[in-house]
Amino acid sequence: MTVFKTLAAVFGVLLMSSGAIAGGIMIDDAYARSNGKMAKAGAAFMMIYNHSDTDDRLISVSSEAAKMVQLHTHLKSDDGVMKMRHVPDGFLVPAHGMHMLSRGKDHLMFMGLTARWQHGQSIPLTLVFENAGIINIQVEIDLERKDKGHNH
Ligand SMILES: [Cu+2]
Repeated sequence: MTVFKTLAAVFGVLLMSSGAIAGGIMIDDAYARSNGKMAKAGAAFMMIYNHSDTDDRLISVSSEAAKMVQLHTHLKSDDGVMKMRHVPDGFLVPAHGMHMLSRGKDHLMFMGLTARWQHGQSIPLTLVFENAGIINIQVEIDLERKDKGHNH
């Protein structure tokens, strides 16, 4: 790991830990990516921890970085093709548990990007939880990150 990357990683953690703990909810390892320079859409992934005694639920998301942000998941359609679907009920984060947003699974979908996403920049993201309420974080854009172990 280069010095720059180490610094970026430390800075990222500091940014998140300063703004992402509320009502027992903690966000970790958040990153966002889009595909190609002309991308009109992007996605964000993260670990959501619930350190409280009650189940919580991520019910909506918004960001200045896109016209619309939705809670998405991947489901296999009847013809065996993986398709993305909006999840209106949101993502359950069980008490003293966690919910992972990762590529090919549950994720946050940004539609209508307001500017081109550039590696190393950060985008603001507002997460709304049923119990914990509103949590604002900065998510770093990482166009180089390879997914680890989620492909079958
Ligand atoms: Cu999606």
